[in-house]
Amino acid sequence: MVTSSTPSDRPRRPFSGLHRTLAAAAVGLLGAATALVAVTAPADAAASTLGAAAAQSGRYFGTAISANKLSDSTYTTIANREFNMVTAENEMKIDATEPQQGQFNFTQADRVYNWAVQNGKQVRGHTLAWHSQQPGWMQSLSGSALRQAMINHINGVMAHYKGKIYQWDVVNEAFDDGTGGRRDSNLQRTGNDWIEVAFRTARAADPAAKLCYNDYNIDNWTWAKTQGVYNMVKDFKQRGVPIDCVGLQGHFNSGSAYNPNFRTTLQSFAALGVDVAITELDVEGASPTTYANIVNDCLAVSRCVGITVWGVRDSDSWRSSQTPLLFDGNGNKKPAYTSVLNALNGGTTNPSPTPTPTPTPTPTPTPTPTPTPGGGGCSATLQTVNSWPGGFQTEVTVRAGGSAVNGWTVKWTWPSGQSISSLWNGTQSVSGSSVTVRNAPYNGSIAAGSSTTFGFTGNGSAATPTATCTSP
Ligand code: 9MR
Repeated sequence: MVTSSTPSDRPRRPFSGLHRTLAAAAVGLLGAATALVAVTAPADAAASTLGAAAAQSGRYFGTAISANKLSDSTYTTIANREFNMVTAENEMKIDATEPQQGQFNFTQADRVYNWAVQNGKQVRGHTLAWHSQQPGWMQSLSGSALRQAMINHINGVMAHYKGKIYQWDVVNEAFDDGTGGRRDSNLQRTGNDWIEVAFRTARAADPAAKLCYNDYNIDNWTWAKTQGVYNMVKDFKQRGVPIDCVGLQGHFNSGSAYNPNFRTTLQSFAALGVDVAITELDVEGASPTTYANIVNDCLAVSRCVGITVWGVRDSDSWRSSQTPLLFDGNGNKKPAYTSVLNALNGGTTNPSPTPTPTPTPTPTPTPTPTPTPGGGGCSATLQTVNSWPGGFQTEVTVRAGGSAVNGWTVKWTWPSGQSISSLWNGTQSVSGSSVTVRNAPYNGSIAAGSSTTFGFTGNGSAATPTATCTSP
């Protein structure tokens, strides 16, 4: 994994342990033959907890935490010792955080959040827009009122945790199990664009958080649902909808069994340019072999940033009768625990010795592409997609004319003192009321007649001045 990566294609890791640094240095400076020795040398002793073992490769190992179990010392002792990422099992959901419309309550969510950070852990946020666990008031909304309520909810919750959450599950479980199309729900009936509106709203609300789409039964690459989500993420990346990660819940059981093509699924999503994470792992019966396979699948994919199991002990599981977790009801380590720890420590990642390594070639710097003349020019249109007292959100569509565009510059002048607070999918420069936005490194090329978008949140009253677009 290390030898095949250049620094620029590695995702930001929440945990970059000493082991990883040493391993990378060993491979980079001395060659992989030395690294093989280092793996078995006493100096690189195996880590003794899941979190520490995962951190050796820059990954995390997390668990779901319930606020009402934080007074159980067996529970907190295990959770604190073994895990370095926390997801609130229910406390950050819509019904918990906005029980009455417009009245946010973070009491339980903050109990989980505070326990996590006070014990040195990071937090995944779960979840902002979902058909399930909606409070009664939201269940009875529809149309534009529901769309606006969703936006307000995302803004309200993300503002409370601004800058504090590693990844947010922005949208949860929006696809249909059978057809691979969208699941019918009150949110879906507000219009097919509800998911991208949720992501754009989330990006503006907390630009520091990684934004994930999270779902179950998207583990098996051959399933229609997996393909449906894959196609949505591909489309989002192509159109510049801000998405950073896909959460694969990983609830494996007899009806949704682990399949070795899981690794293909992780690799395929990652190849779209998103991180992947296993977000709610449990395995009916807790087969040690299946658990090890899953861990090894994640370790094999550079952009698989970490694994979260959905609970600490079997007795904490939403499916406790399936005994699917790593600790039994008494808090004892199960065989699956040892198997996961060994896999994280490298025990089964690479069972046969690697043949004589070839030296890592010095990467050739990629030259900055010289823009080719566009010819047909481009146009840009501002559209207000959301507004509130004192602020607004705008989407700008940049369209190529009769010829392809390679690099674009959009300019406009604010009519009455507006300003940009946060902009995505472009780079801005501002001079007084004049705004200039140039393409981001990844969205400068637009095929003839096609378009891309960038967006921003603004201060002041919503305005849609006429914009000019030029291409070099
Ligand atoms: O584990 C959660 C359980 O305590 C709740 O009763 C249930 C209610 O919907 O949600 C469970 O967590 C779910 C998660 O939020 C989304 N993916 C499926 C999980 C298991 O149902």
